[in-house]
Amino acid sequence: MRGILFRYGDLLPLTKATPRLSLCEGQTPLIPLTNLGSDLAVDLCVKFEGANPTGSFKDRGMVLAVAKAIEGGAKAVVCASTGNTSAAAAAYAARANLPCFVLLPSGKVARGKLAQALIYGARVISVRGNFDRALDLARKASEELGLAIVNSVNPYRLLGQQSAAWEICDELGEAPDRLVIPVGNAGNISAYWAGFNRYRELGRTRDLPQMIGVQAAGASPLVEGHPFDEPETVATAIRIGRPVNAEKAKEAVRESGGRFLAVSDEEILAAQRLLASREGIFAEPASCASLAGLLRLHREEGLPEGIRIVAVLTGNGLKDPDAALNQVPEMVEIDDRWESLREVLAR
Ligand code: AN7
Repeated sequence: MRGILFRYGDLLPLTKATPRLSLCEGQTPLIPLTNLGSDLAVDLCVKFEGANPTGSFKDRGMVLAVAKAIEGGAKAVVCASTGNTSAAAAAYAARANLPCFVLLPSGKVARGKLAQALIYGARVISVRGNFDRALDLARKASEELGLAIVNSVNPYRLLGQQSAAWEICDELGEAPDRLVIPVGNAGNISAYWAGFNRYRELGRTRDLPQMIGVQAAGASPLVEGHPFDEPETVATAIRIGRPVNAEKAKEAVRESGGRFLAVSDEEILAAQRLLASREGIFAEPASCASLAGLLRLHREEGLPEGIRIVAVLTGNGLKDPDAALNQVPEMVEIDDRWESLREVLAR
């Protein structure tokens, strides 16, 4: 069987009683950006997490969180989500035959993610409030009703997510010079940093990367240094004003000599178009914050020639078809005659 609990079981806190849950998550492609890399004169790859079974990196941590919930005797799981966590929770709960409750900020979840939570059979509750408020409610439900919370306040989530850093090192033979990653609730950047450090302790990488965390300007508490009460961005996945894992993320950036930066919605969408049109890779807007951040660094400060950079593309572009369709030209429609087609092709 493939999957995180099988491939990296020796590095995870599994016991005999932990069910070996799997949707064959992980082992996602590390794709060289041959065109953009040569433009920037760096050795650039993307970790394409959209290839996971529910289309985002969340599967890596969710498989362990749900397995541990079952081991602990949980009767149901609950989470708040900007969309991807709920898709992953719903899928693994379905697989494990557990009821799943998800709290979503009303009107702010991309359609693909909503469709996923519903078709996997979760009870979906739309909250008139932002993600941060929905998370407060999910925590309350967990405390009051004993539901297992599978947001990244659950330590198993971040443990499972370390596997992405391990895969990168396994494939490259060492850690990259820089890791560029979108930041919302700040769990993933913390998990990568822990993962690289774990691998160094095990002697599986000599060096550690500089960690570059990229936020959307309208939801950039880690850049501005204060919470955002009304976060807003086209990258709805990272529309988060009070990141739960802020302290760990700051530590990762400080210890690695990296930094946080913010990019505008325009930069995010431009990076999404560039990635699709020049490399044939379709990632959701939040994911493209990483590339947008890298382009900003290149423009403003320059990047040392030839360094090895991995940018994390956290979620699949198909998750959010509206974000893509809103920024591309209308298609051409013709009647069904050859003459009509010939005329269009000649333009
Ligand atoms: C595509 O699904 O928080 O900094 O509820 O879906 O670890 O939060 C999603 C986050 C980046 C940010 N890219 O990761 C949720 C949720 C995508 C995401 C992030 C998310 P964290």
